[in-house]
Amino acid sequence: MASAKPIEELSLFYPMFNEEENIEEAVARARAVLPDLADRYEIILVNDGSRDRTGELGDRLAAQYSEVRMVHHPVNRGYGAALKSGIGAARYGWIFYTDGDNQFDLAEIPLLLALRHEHEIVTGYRVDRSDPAHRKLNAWAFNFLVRILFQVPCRDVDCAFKLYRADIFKGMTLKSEGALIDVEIFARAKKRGARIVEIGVHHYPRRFGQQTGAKLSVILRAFRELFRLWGELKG
Ligand SMILES: Nc1nc2c(ncn2[C@@H]2O[C@H](COP(=O)(O)OP(=O)(O)O)[C@@H](O)[C@H]2O)c(=O)[nH]1
Ligand SMILES: [Mg+2]
Repeated sequence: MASAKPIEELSLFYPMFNEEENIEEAVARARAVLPDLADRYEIILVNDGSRDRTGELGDRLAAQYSEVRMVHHPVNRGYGAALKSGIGAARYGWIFYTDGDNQFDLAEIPLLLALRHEHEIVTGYRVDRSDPAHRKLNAWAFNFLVRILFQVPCRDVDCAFKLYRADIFKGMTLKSEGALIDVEIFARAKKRGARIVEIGVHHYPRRFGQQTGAKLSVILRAFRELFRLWGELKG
């Protein structure tokens, strides 16, 4: 008999850097929604060399719940490295990830699942992004540049609410260790013919912990990685 759940199997992962105040809530939210969404699921926590208690709390959650798995980077490597570790650790045919700071609503995952039959990548865009105006403007310009350089459909490529068909990553070498990773995945997948669709999702303020996504060092690294990727993929 066909399953009544939206999807048979789903790997969910969270990249986490210094998220000791968010990790327990993040796991609780995933454990609350996944049983209704998938027959088989796993929750992977990627601790990217956190200097707080993220790793320790994650190990405890993994010991407590069999569906929770922990991946540790001994030292902080960056957002892209954390995404690559999450993708590499995922065991199921579809992979969903969101940030470990609880700025999204996992109840919106079914919006993505509904579009997966015709698309290999289903990506959220933030309908009302909880960030300062200058960041929204920078993001608008950045997405414009990415659309021109790589011909990918994206108005919010860095929106951390995405669903991937796992086999798009087979034989794909991802080089970005920093924040460019989302662009790199889109660009490489598009080149291989993957279909990408965007859907609006909600975004909420960060309640605990530090935001690091707007740091100058993070942005400069993303631009270095952007031009390297463009040099490789153009033509
Ligand atoms: N792996 C990794 N994750 C990071 C790093 N910095 C932030 N994160 C994670 O990336 C996500 C987004 O970070 P955040 O600072 O909230 O960026 P923003 O939402 O773009 O403002 C969160 O889940 C963080 O835990 C980092 O250096 N490495
Ligand atoms: Mg955030």
